[in-house]
Amino acid sequence: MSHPILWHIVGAGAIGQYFAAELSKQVHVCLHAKQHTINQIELTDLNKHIQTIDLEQDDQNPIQYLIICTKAYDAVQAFETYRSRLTEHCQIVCLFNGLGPQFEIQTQHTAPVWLASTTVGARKISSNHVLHTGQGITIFGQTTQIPKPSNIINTLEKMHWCHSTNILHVLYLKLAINSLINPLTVIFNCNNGKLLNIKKATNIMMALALEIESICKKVNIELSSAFILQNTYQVIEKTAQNYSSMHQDVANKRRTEIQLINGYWQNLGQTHNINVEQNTLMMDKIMSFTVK
Ligand code: KPL
Repeated sequence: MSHPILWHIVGAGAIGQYFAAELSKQVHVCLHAKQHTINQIELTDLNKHIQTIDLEQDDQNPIQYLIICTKAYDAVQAFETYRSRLTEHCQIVCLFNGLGPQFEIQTQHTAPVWLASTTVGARKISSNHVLHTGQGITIFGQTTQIPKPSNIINTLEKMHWCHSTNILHVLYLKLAINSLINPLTVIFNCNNGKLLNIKKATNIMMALALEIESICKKVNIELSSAFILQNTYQVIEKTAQNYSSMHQDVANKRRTEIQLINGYWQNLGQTHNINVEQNTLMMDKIMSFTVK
């Protein structure tokens, strides 16, 4: 008897819940919160329709498909928690903000790991209810050239994820966008859209983009400040009503991902003797009023 395909998602935050709902249109999904699995979620879509989605419970069988949607600083720990259940060829998708933990999981897993990035806007309004707040794009890919199993590509593409052959560039651009938007929404206590009306915020965005460009030049990442700003403004417009994940973290007194966002550029810049005062300023400001 063949078993139905079961995907596991670890991390039941806004993005984890949103994609659990999307993915369950095609396959069975088991959604893991920190201490338990969630058996039902509700999704309020962009038209304000509420859908109720039933999820699977599976705490023991081998895992063939795993999406890690935790906070960036919890991702390696999440991987380690499920490691003993992962099949040798388990397809892991890393879908979280920030950069760094993806590479650690890549080196530890026995099969190539998928890297992904999303600009979908979602807000968790209770432990099992998520609000879809903004259309976005989700891009996925691998850093290896080996042939990829087409079933996973098909499943992700049916959820409107786009396959990229240069996922690292996508991740660096997303990191730059998050570095410009997220801390500033906290500093100016506003949603993404309001940033464009605050002169001081747009000036800081420009300075950050220039600083990131000079770091990228040094390490051969092709990202100009103009490209970063253009893409950041596009994301801001598309997610104007959305409160950034960092704003939500601070509002809910949670630890932020600042160390894996602006902190990534700070480390990279310092390693190459580049001035990183703008990213350092963002780090200091956010760390001063959040849990470390
Ligand atoms: O990724 C995001 C986040 O909030 O972390 C953006 C794209 C900025 C949407 O709010």
